[in-house]
Amino acid sequence: MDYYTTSSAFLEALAEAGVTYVFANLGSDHPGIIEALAQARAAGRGSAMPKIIVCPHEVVAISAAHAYAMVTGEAQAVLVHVDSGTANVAGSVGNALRGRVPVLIFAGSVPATQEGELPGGRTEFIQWIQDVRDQRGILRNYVKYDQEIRSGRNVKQLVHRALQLARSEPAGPVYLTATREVMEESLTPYSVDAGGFGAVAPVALAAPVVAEIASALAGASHPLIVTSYLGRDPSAVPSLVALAELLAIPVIEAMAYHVNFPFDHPLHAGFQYHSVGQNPVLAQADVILVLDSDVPWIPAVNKPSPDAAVYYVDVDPVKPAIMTWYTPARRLAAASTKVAVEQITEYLRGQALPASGIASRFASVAARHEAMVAALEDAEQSRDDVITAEYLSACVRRLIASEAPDALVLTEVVTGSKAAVEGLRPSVPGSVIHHGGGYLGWSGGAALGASLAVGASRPVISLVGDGSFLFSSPASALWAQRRYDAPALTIVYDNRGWAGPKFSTMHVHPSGEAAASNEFNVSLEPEVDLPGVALAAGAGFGATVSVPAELPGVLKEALNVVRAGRSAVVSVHTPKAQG
Ligand SMILES: Cc1ncc(C[n+]2csc(CCOP(=O)(O)OP(=O)(O)O)c2C)c(N)n1
Ligand SMILES: [Mg+2]
Repeated sequence: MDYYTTSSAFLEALAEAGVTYVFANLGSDHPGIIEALAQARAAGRGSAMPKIIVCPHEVVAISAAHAYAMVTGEAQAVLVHVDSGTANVAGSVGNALRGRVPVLIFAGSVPATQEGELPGGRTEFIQWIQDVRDQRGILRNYVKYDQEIRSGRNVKQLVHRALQLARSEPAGPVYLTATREVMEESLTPYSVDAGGFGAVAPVALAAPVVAEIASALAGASHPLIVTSYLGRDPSAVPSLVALAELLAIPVIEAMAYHVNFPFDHPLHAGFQYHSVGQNPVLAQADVILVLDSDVPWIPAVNKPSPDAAVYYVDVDPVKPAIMTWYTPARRLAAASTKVAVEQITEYLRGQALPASGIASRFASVAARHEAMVAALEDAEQSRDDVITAEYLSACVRRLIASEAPDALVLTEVVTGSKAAVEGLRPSVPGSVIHHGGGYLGWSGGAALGASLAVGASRPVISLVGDGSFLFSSPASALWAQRRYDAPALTIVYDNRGWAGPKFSTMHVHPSGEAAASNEFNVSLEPEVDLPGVALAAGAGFGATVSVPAELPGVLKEALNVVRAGRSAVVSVHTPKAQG
């Protein structure tokens, strides 16, 4: 084997670590990688390399890797250009951190030499312009680990260590950089056993903590479970169902970004988002078990009774990466929640439980669930020829039920989040995902990554706000979906503006001048022809719908286009944000 450089070893290590795709936005820092891939292909070793997916904007690349990892559990790689690409990717890396999603980001740094001393030294003016004080600092708020590869001799070990950190709980993004000279360094091929770099094994609760939590739940009159991301591991959902059923414990999903508990289960006690008032279920609880949640409630508007005993079991219970965070609790414990839930259930199965009290609690929780479903059904009726977020979400649910029961749904609907998830009423673990972060623009790249992950057999449906659609660099995303045969149906909750900042203003200044004059500066009118943007970039179908009765037919038509291999974008006019 003649040609073998740090870049060759870097790519080999990614493939050996199970990385299928490198979502890439290239630049002057990547000649080593580009050449190593071409050399490998010429030598007949191309299939041993990860596949490059060209993404014309970095937000697409990182969001694709994010969604791919959410669906498959497998970390992927993102290749970006020095400080510039790093800056473009930063907010979305923050989504991966909050979403606990493993991903490896690599950017070159500018060459270190300028007089021809080493292969890869500076040859372009931009290499002075892009030489910044602290390139890794750009991402340091958002990654678990950042490091510079300083030699090709151990680049494989560094890649495996970075991925080990990315995959170990709480999982998250990691960042590597290297100068061009290092990426050009000639090496003797070598191998490292990736099997020695596995993620840290799942952690269990200590036995006394199991007994403490289980006894508190068993002794409660109104026990409650609150969770946000337990369903990251879909196999944890049946474990939670078993625990909830054992004691008839209602389950609230708070700011959920996974399916944590089947909505159709009578113990589902509803979703909690930007609460506008006190949740009576939360107020009534005397023992609360929080499982995997960053924001189980918003104390200024919605909190437990001061007498409630809170127990907090989380893969990351004290959240060192969230600066102002505290939730007073009798016990905080770090554990894999699936393991912890099964331990608590197991303990309770060995105890004498008050069967009649549990049965009567089940009946009252189930009655409340039924009333909740009836209220949702009423809210989703179309009235006055207006498409509400509730009606739209119900149409999506019916589309899925009749045409695509195995659909994978991505959500980035912002103020419509609660309506979307209440309309979908998801009951299949893993069937609905959200990025978990605060940086809008995930949807387009995420649809690409999710579609690559599930393949042609399973349609991807992406629900997104119009503002978020525009954040996602839609032309880049739609182009990449077409180029890589990774279609998706995107449905835009198009209120022609940003309802989010308006609602935020209403929280703080409910009777202020902005409210009185309806002057929020959140209108995106004259409206962008969003399906037109999509069609121009590679979608096979685009339509705007304003009439409720037309919506089901258009959604079905669009889904058929996706099934035939092309992306579709349907913009649905909901009441205006600045209305
Ligand atoms: C990258 C980024 N920029 C700005 C914001 C602030 N922000 C929060 S909600 C929102 C509006 C989103 O609009 P849209 O997707 O249409 O949803 P809507 O608010 O209308 O429900 C904005 C701009 C953000 N979260 N992320
Ligand atoms: Mg909007």
